Amino acid sequence: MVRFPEDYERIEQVIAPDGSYDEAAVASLDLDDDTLRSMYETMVRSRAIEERGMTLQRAGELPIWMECRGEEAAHAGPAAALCGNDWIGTDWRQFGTHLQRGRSMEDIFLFWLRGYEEWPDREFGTDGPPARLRRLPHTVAVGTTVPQAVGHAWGRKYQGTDDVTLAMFGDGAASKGDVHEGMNFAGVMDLPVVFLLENNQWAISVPVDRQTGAETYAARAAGYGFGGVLVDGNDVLATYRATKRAVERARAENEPTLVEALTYRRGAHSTSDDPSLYRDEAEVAEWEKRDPVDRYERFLEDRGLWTPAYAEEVRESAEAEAKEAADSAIETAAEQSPEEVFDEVYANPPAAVESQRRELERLRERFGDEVFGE
Ligand SMILES: Cc1ncc(C[n+]2csc(CCOP(=O)(O)OP(=O)(O)O)c2C)c(N)n1
Ligand SMILES: [Mg+2]
Repeated sequence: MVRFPEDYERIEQVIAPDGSYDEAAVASLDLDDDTLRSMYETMVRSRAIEERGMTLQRAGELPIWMECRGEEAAHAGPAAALCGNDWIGTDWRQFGTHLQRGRSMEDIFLFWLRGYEEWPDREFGTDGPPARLRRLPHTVAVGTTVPQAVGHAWGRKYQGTDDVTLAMFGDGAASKGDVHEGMNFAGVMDLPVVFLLENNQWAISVPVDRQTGAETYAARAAGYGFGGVLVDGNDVLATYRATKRAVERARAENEPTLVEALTYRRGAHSTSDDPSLYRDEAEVAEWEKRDPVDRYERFLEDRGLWTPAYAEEVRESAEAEAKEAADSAIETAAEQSPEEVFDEVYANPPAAVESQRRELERLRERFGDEVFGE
């Protein structure tokens, strides 16, 4: 397996770990100051929503919560590389991808509180839904983002649109048959899809060298007939650049790309996990030194786009936003009725679902609302 830091020269970077960079490489990205700053703000907001979610879970409000500390650059960069009419399919970890696309923190909390999803209701006219709604349903079934995104991209190609679908998934997911089938299909059918494999080196307690005997995941792309690239997943401009190139290729030539973003899951898998049982804390400490936010701050500061006062302002505003979003989501969730779980699933519900709905009504009649924890 390719490893940090020994193999740095085999991993695409724009900003080196010490914050230094090649001026020509940055100039070629043609990014304005607002976009450069927006990726920073997304990373800080992502950290704020993560922290607020941890607090809520510990307080018993959320059943489960995910950590994404250290992986923010692998989330924000790819999202910034998309156009407003492109689509994303994510799993459970990519808060920054959603935030960069304009999804609100409240909407993210509502999903984790009640499985709530804000859906386009076809009122958007010919332009279709805005970027924040151009996403496939949240999925927690490992690896399913790939076949879903591939099917979606196939459908969009068939409809004659020019939008691209980005599928995000992990190193663990990459061991699933669905991921292989999806990527193979995309290569055969020439589909406008980009595969963003977030290699955070762990799938709960399984380390990446128990998932693959290959040196990189990116190399797999050759077997599907398209390109693969390995980038530093802690460098937001590297994840941006690789995704941008892949998106352009997908749009212009219907050619998929596999982008492997090499990063590290510094926190636990979720609030149900205790990583001290299976890994060495020294490894985590090493990765703290490669923090993606710190690195990007050094870069922005060098370009006159960052000061400690600006950082403080962004952090305070992100924390206030996360708190407000959490309070509001909890209030909205409390107003939702358990029956809603049956809504908007089937146009014509099958008998088994109808019988479950009746069972819920009977329980309510017998025990009252208290049984639902209200
Ligand atoms: C089909 C399926 N099997 C098992 C699980 C339990 N599970 C949830 S996340 C996960 C590991 C996923 O690892 P990876 O793809 O590397 O993503 P990461 O969590 O590291 O971001 C597992 C096994 C699941 N959700 N779905
Ligand atoms: Mg993983």
